Amino acid sequence: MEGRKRIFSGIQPSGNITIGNYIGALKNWIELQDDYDCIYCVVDMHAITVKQDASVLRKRSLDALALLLACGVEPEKSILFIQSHVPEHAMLNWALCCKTYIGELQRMTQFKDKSVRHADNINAGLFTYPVLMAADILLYQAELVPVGEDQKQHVELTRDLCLRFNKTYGETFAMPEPLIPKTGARIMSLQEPQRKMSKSDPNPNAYINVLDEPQDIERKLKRAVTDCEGLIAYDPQNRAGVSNLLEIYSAMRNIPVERSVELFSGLGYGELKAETAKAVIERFAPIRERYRELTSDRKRLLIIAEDGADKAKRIAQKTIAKVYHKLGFDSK
Ligand code: AQP
Repeated sequence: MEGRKRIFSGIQPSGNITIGNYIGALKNWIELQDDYDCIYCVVDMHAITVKQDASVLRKRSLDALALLLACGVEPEKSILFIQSHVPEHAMLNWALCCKTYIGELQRMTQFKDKSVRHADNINAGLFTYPVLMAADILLYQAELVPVGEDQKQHVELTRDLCLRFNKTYGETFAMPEPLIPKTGARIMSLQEPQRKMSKSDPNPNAYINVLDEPQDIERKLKRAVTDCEGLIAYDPQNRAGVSNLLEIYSAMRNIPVERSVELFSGLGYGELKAETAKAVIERFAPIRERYRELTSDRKRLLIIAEDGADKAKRIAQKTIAKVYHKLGFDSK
């Protein structure tokens, strides 16, 4: 719609979606749909920075699309598509790679973390991942990028590239800004609350998946690491485990963390864990149900993906035409 700000965000189809992805990003994606022009993407091209099996990735990409729909992304309101279906992402990626300094990429903390986790496969794609992410955002002239705290550094690099390109070639891209939620911007591991919750954690007790069965959600929260103080307080630095549970509870109930602290004042960790489990189960049960329905009709999912890619291409092609002209790639 005319005059509305444009939003872009993406999620990797790397297996399941955790409660961290849900609270840090997805929940906001859904809430923003009425007030912004939203473009949401399953970023399968980012996924191949780590080893993938083609048939598994193909299935996971469509499953991720179904999960986004089940969470509440509405294709009538927002553009929803799979990244590799729009080749313009790769086209802009290359142009931006040639404008990015090696030193800038060497500073990216996600690259450093992932290089440790995937030491046998430190490929160039893992290193240039943030440039592809910048291309994803700038391609659509997005002004806002709803992400978790861990992606802030990548959006900052996108802003630097946007400024650099616009300065050299004249106004080409809209300047994007990260949109980071007040509560749950960094959901922590349930087992090591000093570390970010991550869907590729080898210990499945460290994370909750949106599609987990209620008894698994209950069990994982019951086992969540807290501390021996026995007092419910919000202090992420010194009381990471309890603070994490309070953030999860608050996000699930849509209330500020301070309100949750009041609600649990005088109660024990057992009550906090049980109530958090109840809130998470209530929130995810209908999503699981819708997901099952949606994945039973893969033809329909493919039509939604194709339709989304067509809409995305219309915007992306305009940006690429502009960029290619400025770079001297056209003959006009
Ligand atoms: N723990 C988290 N808390 C809040 N937000 C988070 N996000 C990720 N983890 C948390 C946000 O989720 C969105 C999608 O993330 P992604 O799938 O593109 O990749 P990621 O950030 O690499 O997520 P993971 O779970 O950590 O995946 P793996 O284990 O594969 O590396 C992003 O907006 C992100 O900020």
